[in-house]
Amino acid sequence: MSESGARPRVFSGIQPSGDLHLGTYLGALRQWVEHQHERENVFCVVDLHAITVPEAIDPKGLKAKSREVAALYFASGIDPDANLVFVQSHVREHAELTWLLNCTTPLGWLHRMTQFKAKSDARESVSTGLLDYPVLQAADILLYDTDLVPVGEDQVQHVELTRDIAQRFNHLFGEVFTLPDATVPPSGARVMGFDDPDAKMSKSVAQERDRHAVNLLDDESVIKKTVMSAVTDSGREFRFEHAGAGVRNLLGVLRSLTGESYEALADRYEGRGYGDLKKDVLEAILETVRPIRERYEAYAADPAELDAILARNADRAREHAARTLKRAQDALGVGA
Ligand code: AQP
Repeated sequence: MSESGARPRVFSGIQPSGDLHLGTYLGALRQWVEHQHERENVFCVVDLHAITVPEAIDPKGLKAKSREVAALYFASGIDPDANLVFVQSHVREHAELTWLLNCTTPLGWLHRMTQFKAKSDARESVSTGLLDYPVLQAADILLYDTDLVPVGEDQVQHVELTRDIAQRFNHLFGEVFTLPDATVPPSGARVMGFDDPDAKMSKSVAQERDRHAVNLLDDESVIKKTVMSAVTDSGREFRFEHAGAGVRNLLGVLRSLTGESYEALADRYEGRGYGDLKKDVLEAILETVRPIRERYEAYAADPAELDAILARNADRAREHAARTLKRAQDALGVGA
């Protein structure tokens, strides 16, 4: 439990590796907002994770993208005074603890990570940072004495590794770290690509394919094109019983946005053309993203204020992070 003992401390992060989309909103941001007062939250923009693939680094754009992601946290409803919201690289303890953990983590543990295998198989050469990605993630989590880490299925292995890293360190050098648990949202929380409903909607794919994702800051005309061209089934009419992945994805999005049950939606659209379903999905999406975009524009119009909020939050984060780092340094016999 967090130091106050009452509320669990939760660490969450999003990489500024592209435009935030409807999947990021429904799978992460909206849930963060819903639970923000029940927990002690650390909401980080994990830019050091976004540079583990050197080909994808955009030196001119990355700082701006990190600020955009932070502004979208606030525009989605995250309260900057009730939570810790900051950019990872602004708190250097993240990188420093990573080094200490690197020195106590067996290399074989990292080679076993399925996400590393998947990402490295597709590339001719990979950075050391890509292999080390889960150790940086462990440092993020452990610095704040985190109790819970909400993640998708694909990240559970990394949280388990974080526990192993912490346990090994505690065993070898004394009790320094709190052991975190992963929490996985229900499977319905996953939004699939509108152009390819068998794969999850993703920032990096959206950079390559126009009709893949609805980005939170897309123009309404672009959102319309993406939703109205979404993949459905080959027949002309909606048949719930035979609904394929594309139709199920549209229903899942509508259900998430309106709170209606699958049964109610199935009854409404049975026997109707897919165009009717798409129009309603479009309307629900626009109603959701409009106020987010308006609030985002207010932050974007005052970059000095946004920077001040982030600097204040980074100072607060650093206080906690520095205490944990000191414990780890003392345990190892390094540091002043
Ligand atoms: N399609 C999705 N459906 C539901 N939840 C999603 N999340 C991402 N995509 C979906 C959730 O949003 C957070 C973002 O985490 P991340 O930035 O570390 O990246 P990710 O999961 O790897 O997201 P992308 O969009 O696929 O990014 P790239 O292409 O850069 O790897 C997480 O909580 C995630 O579950």
